[in-house]
Amino acid sequence: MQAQQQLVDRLTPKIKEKLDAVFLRCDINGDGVISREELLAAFQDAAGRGSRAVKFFNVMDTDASGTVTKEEFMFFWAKIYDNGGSERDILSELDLVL
Ligand SMILES: [Ca+2]
Repeated sequence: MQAQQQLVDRLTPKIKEKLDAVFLRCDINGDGVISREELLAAFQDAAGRGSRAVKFFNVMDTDASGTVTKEEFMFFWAKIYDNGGSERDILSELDLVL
């Protein structure tokens, strides 16, 4: 868990800010977690990319609880960033949802 937080802490302020906004946007019913349906709705509204959303969801939901917490959500993107994803690419990916 601590390693997970350290990875999230490495995200740039710009990415963190965008992630906060995207999480709020996806959490349609405001219960603090993102369900599969909410993620699908957010992505489909954005660009008709439902299959990609399902793939994202399954990877993000690390404990397979059927919902994505803020921690899981941040960690997902932190791993992409850590694996060499550029700030620009991540921001433009997130812009598709917003
Ligand atoms: Ca929700």
